[in-house]
Amino acid sequence: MAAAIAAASVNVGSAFEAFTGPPFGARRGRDLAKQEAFAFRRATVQQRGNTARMEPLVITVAAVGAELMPEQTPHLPVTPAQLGETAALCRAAGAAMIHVHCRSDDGRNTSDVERFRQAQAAIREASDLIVQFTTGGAIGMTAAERAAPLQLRPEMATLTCGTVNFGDDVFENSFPIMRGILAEMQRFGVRPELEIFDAGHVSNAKRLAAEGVLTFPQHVDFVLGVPGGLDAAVRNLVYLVDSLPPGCTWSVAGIGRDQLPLATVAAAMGGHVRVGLEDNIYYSKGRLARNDELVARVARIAAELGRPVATPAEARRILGLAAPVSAA
Ligand code: KMH
Ligand code: ZN
Repeated sequence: MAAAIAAASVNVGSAFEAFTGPPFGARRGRDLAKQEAFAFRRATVQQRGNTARMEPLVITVAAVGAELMPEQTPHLPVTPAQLGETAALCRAAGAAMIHVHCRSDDGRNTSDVERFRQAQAAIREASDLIVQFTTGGAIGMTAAERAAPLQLRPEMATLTCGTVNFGDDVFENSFPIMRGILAEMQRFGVRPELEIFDAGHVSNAKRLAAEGVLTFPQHVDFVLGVPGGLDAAVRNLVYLVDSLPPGCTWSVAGIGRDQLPLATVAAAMGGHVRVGLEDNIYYSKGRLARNDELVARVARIAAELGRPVATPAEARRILGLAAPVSAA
């Protein structure tokens, strides 16, 4: 039952199912029936959006990305030192996790393992944030290039759960690519965050679980509003949350101007939030944002909703992560 209550607290979609299983029968003890009733009321409260009873909000900052170029904003962290500075500022603003892509000094995307090693070291030196590497990389990279930084054993890494149009390009994530990246994650003990750009991606993740190469529950990030992916509509988010296996935690990353409204909705629903320049470079119309400003704004909104932000240690508990392992 404790597990079921925990599941209900993080997955509003499955909470109702979790507490409408076996009927309250005569054979069941009165105490057990009382516990069930309490748990049912608690789950119902979660679905009503009682933020005071939700877990603290885990804010991930996607600070870099692969597509954004330094010409577009002066706030893009390019060097490992700049990533360290960003990590410290975002931690102070309320972030618990940083999603990492790396750049060469000229600003171009790179999968160079040494660069990732330096970035991870700089972030760890400057903060206690959960370090989450990309395995999506950039359009056109091979799966081997995308997976190479996993050898550094970050605490987490993304796994995009299917192919999706990406503007005029195609972000390829065939089943062989997904299986290959998952195998590397298992080899190096890295926890996946399942990236869902489209509704079918949840089905794909379930198929990987049916094959036995992935287990549930997992932490899931819905990336909504990519041109070519699922629209950043609240009804789509609710549908996706309802589609998750029980016990999953989830966050949402709205693209562009959809970042703020979806973050606000997720905070009220009991989910978690990803913000940052990878997904949105503006604070408001025409005004470029810094990563830490985007984090701070969500933290303020959550506070107004009565939901505190998670420290990295709290986030590790919520996501079921062990303490970080030293870099290889
Ligand atoms: N740059 C995108 C093509 C991830 O980090 O896992 C893919 C991406 C996803 O950013
Ligand atoms: Zn990314």
